[in-house]
Amino acid sequence: PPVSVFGVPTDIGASRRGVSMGPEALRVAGLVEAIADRGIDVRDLGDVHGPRNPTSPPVDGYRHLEEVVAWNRAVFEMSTRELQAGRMPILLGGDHCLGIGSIAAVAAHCRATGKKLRVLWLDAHADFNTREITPSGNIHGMPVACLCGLGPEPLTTMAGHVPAITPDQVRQIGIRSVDPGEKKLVQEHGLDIYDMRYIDEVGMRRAMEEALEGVDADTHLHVSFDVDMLDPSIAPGTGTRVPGGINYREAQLIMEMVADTGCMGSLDLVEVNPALDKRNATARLAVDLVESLFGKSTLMRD
Ligand code: DIR
Ligand code: MN
Ligand code: MN
Ligand code: MN
Repeated sequence: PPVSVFGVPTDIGASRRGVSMGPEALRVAGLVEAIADRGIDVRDLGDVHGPRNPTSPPVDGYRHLEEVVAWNRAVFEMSTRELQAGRMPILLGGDHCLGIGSIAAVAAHCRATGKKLRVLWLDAHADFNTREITPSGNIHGMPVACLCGLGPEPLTTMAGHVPAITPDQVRQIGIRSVDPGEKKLVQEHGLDIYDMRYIDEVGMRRAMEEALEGVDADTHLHVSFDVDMLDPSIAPGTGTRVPGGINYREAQLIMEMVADTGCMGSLDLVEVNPALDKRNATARLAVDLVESLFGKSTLMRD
């Protein structure tokens, strides 16, 4: 389908500032041109707007809840509009709390159109914290829990049905940092997590085959890509770097295998922090990976 790119310049759900500059960094790295060069009809809709970051401490376990809700409502509206127009929304974050609005929109759209939904969550973190167990109060550590119905009411109800998604619709890849309380919670909810140990043991090809199992022509595949999935040596421009991440070849394979399904219907590109980057390397790498997501490959294959 044709593609609509929009920026969401905020770091409202993170504790380090700077991912608010992510959308421009991705544009400067040539994201829109790279998609257009694949022969795809792509429009840059500019940025959505929301409140400034007050950098205040957590209240009742959440930092900036009111502002996070406002930004996610704006994302929900933009994503919904583009999905209804038959276009593929690409969200340029911004921090990963924005996945709540974007995936809530996709969940509502799938419910309305009768499509199955699969969410591929590419991240170093499980993002399944709640106010009781969060070590930080940062809502970018909570989006998967919120989407699965665990969280504050304005965030869990965004799709119009609660939960917006169920854990069996989610596959997480690249995970290597899960907080102590979060570990118990992902286990209780049966989240399907391909962590680094599993990837080391079976290899990325098999991990991705398993993660994409059951994806067919009736499936809307949403890819939520937190760039901290990547090893910090190749992606230094992000706020919560965790060693031992996905290397360049593994990342390319993930993207090429997603492209092979032909089912990607929406994408989040989040947590690019130009203030921590080296000459925009992380945004440039993200663009390189997006080319693969849209079918760029070394050879023609069948
Ligand atoms: C940590 C960090 N688990 C938290 N989460 C991050 O604060 O909840 N997610 N950085 O991307
Ligand atoms: Mn994340
Ligand atoms: Mn992360
Ligand atoms: Mn390239």
